[in-house]
Amino acid sequence: MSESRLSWLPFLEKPVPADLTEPAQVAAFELSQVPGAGFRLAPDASLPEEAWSVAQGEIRGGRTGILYGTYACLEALKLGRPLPEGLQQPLYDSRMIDCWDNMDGTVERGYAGRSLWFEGGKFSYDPDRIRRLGRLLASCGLNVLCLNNVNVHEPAQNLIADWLPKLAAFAGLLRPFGVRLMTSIDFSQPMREDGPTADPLDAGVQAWWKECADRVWAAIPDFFGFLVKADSEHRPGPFTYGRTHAEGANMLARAIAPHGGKLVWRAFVYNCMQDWRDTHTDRPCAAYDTYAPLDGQFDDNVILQVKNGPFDFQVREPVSPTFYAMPRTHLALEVQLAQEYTGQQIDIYAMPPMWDELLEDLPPQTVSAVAAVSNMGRDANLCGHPFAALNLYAFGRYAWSPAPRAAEVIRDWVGLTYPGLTADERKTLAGLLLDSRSVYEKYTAPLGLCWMVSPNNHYGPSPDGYEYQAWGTYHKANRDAVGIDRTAKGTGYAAQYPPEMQAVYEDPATCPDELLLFFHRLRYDYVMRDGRTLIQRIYDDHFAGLEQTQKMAETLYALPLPEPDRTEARERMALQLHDAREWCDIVNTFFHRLSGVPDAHGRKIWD
Ligand code: GCV
Repeated sequence: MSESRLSWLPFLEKPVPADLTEPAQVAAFELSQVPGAGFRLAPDASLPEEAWSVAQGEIRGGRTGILYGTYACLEALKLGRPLPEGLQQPLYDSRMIDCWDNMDGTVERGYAGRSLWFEGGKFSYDPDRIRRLGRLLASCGLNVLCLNNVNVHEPAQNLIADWLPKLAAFAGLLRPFGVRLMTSIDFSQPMREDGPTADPLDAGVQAWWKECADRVWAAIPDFFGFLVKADSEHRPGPFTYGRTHAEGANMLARAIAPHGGKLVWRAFVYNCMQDWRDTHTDRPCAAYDTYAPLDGQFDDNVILQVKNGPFDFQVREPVSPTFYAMPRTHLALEVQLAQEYTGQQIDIYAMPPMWDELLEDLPPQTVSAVAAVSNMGRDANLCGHPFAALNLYAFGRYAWSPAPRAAEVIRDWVGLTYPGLTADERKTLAGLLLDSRSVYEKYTAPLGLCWMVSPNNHYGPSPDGYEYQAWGTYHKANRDAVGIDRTAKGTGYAAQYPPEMQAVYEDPATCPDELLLFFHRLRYDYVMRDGRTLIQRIYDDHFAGLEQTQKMAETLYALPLPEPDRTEARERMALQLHDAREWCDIVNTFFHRLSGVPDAHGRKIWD
């Protein structure tokens, strides 16, 4: 992460002095960097900690609010906009970034280099770099950072034991920016330390966690809490002892409650050892089946973190039905900035259009917190692809104030990041980014058809790669038809939605085209709303996705981006073009071989 490339805000590129101890000082420091900004900070104890307002050159606010107000003013100045009016307050108290960093320095599903803070089994970082990271997160309103992988690998379970002093020092670097630390913990930790059991109803286990929590909060009084992946993909959990996930989560929640800690419990639980011959188990049903019956049983300091969508961060999934089923539980929406299934920071994939669609289905008040799997790493540009930082910035904007406004957020990021481009060039780049998700979807997985990616690394096409595996991820294409019937006649998944949504999804005639094969098994000669057959639509979308990628490449190559972004973006575009062709040819050939149906337009499909 070179200094000049840390951030979308040039104000943030300068090193941060080590002696800043609280947000008002940080804010004063930032404003002093701006010639003629003329602001006065007015701490206002009557406002919540993170709220702020600005009038007549005065930024009034709570402790962290002053900092947020400062960044908002800097942003407005930079974009030549009027300053925001009225009281500004985030909708969600917890706006979390989950980093899947391992202590050996690797990052699970990381596409931006190695960990920013771990290497060789220990902490290893430049403190100024971490301070600048804190500044970056604060500049887009994020306030919680989980620093280790939810799959807790040795020696990360010791972060809350032997490593506590180091953890405390790390927390101290982020504190002035209003960013609080969280760690992922291993549910079986008492056993790792020679205890006989990790049963949540065992008094010894409860005492063990209480003592652990006392130690952690004594070292870091503003520690945010623990994040837990339990009974998921071979991680230990309460199921081992015949206990529910409410019993498991509450036991931990009670240990940390006296310190004001939050227990973030992931709802990513499914059978990852499924027999592909088993037609009754349907993976997207799993989170709802496990958690909906537990609604109302979780303690108040538990946040149940639900992945969107019900499978696993595919290019297109319906909103997770669990969000509608648990009104008496604090739910967090989990999205993934790391582009595991969406191009791995090689392909351009701007997420705001996806979040706009999500917000159409999911009113923001349905959830009480948000979390994103980080896309950051040690690469000089922080996020691997120069444009991938957009997703981090945009997540912060949506987390602060969730409303559909993809075009505006993308335009702002482009304006802040590439002020040297002309207005027309910025418009061109913003348009390219705005379309990028739809283009990627077309050449990879149109019509809601998931899981045609290469197994394990999840990049590139492999139509049958997951078909006979244990992960519950099937499309069941044969010579006549493709897709899974998830209606009442099939797996019954659609019935997990409120009735009005279920009615739309149940019928292929009303189901949105982009989710058709998620909900239905259809013959290739099924005639779609636009009059095309299903097979023709599959061919057409893949060809269109490839053509649009070619156009995108031409547009990108013509943009005078500053170096090194220009070179990096071009290099990655060449890979994206190659991969878009692979996707188009391989998937079309796959369906052509199965169905024997020729393309109506006689385009080349390989035999
Ligand atoms: C951290 C998917 C990913 C795993 C990830 C898991 C999760 O299965 O492929 O790498 O593990 O999701 O979200 O826990």
